Amino acid sequence: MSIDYLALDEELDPEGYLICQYTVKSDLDIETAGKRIAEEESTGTWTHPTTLSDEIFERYGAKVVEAEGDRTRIGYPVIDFSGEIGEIPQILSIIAGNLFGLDSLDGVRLVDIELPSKIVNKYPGPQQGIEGLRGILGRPEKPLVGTIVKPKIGLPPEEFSDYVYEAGKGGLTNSKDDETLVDQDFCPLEERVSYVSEKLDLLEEEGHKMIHAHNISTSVHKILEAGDLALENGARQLMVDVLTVGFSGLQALAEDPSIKVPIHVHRAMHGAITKNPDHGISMPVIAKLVRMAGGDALHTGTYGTGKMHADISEELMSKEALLGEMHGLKRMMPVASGGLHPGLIPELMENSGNDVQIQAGGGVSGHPDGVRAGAKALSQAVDAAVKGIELKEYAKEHLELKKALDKWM
Ligand code: RUB
Repeated sequence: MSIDYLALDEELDPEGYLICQYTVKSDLDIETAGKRIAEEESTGTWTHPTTLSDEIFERYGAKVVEAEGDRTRIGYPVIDFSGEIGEIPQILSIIAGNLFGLDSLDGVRLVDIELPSKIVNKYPGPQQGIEGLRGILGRPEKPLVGTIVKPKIGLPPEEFSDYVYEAGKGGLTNSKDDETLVDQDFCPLEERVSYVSEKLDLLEEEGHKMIHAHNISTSVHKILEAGDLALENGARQLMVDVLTVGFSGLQALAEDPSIKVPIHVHRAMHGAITKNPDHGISMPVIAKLVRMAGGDALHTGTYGTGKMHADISEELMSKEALLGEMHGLKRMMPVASGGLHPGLIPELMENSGNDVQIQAGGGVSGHPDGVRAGAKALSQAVDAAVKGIELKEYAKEHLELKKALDKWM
């Protein structure tokens, strides 16, 4: 057999390979570009190593199974990912490693991955998932509706918890720390969790169930300790900035038996990786890895509404990555966040459906009558969309919504 990474006529057994789809921008033809990626990331290098035998190539070499237009699909043999230790860091070092720096390729984007059960089944995945979250909140069908405490940083713990209480009184099911708040001197984690937990208890006594995600993003060697600290003080949900912490931090938490609360996953920094259409890694790929690593809810975008860049087709793929079948892993909750306000909800929900956690920070705290009214207005907008009633019509009977629409539409 001769060493040629091109295997266009070969049918790959989907259980024997991790198959990646890349788009490539290069002066090279797409077949050659695909071969460069396959050899760099499996058994080759820039020249033919005299140590590479036909046998090694046959067992461990990646195969280019499609190359057309600007797209190529490459299958990496499952054995390349074997062993107990490598896990997600090793998967990424192979399928998303050196290839991004190859000089012969002006741009490469990893747009999708198909993971075989042999790899996925090594991971327990989400412990709660969407059903777990819905169960905790007693909200089986409607979207979850939440807020991010604003300003992003600066509120001391007690005022912070007042915000959460007001949001709960306005009907929200969820609230969370912002991605930039962890344990700063002006709002230490321990005190913040303790105050917020008291307010959540009070809300529950008053008949309203709500959870708050506490951001414990830190170095991997401290994350379990931070999680324990939050739980000891009554945390109902934890939050991790998965890309700044790393997938390993999320996995360490999700797989620790003492962590029994859901984990909210923020994707801060993803724009550096996902935004360039010619280069980087798509959000759906990140979503699949987060699901394997054990996140329960993940930010996946607001479908063209709001303040953050969006590619709707990728956002729909991310939604599918969280909600579709994945070798038996629990389904995750997609989170829509970023520049949302009540006026955007119908457009958002046309794409998201009901399986979504909708969150607004400014779109709640910026309401002319404050947080409680802002929370009511957001809840009313979601109720209107669920019932299929036009916002303006619904606002005739719902003053908070009317004021929000007057301000933002
Ligand atoms: C939302 C906010 C979120 C990001 C996340 O605040 O700051 O952290 O928008 O974006 P606001 P994404 O509601 O005031 O805009 O989910 O796209 O990663």
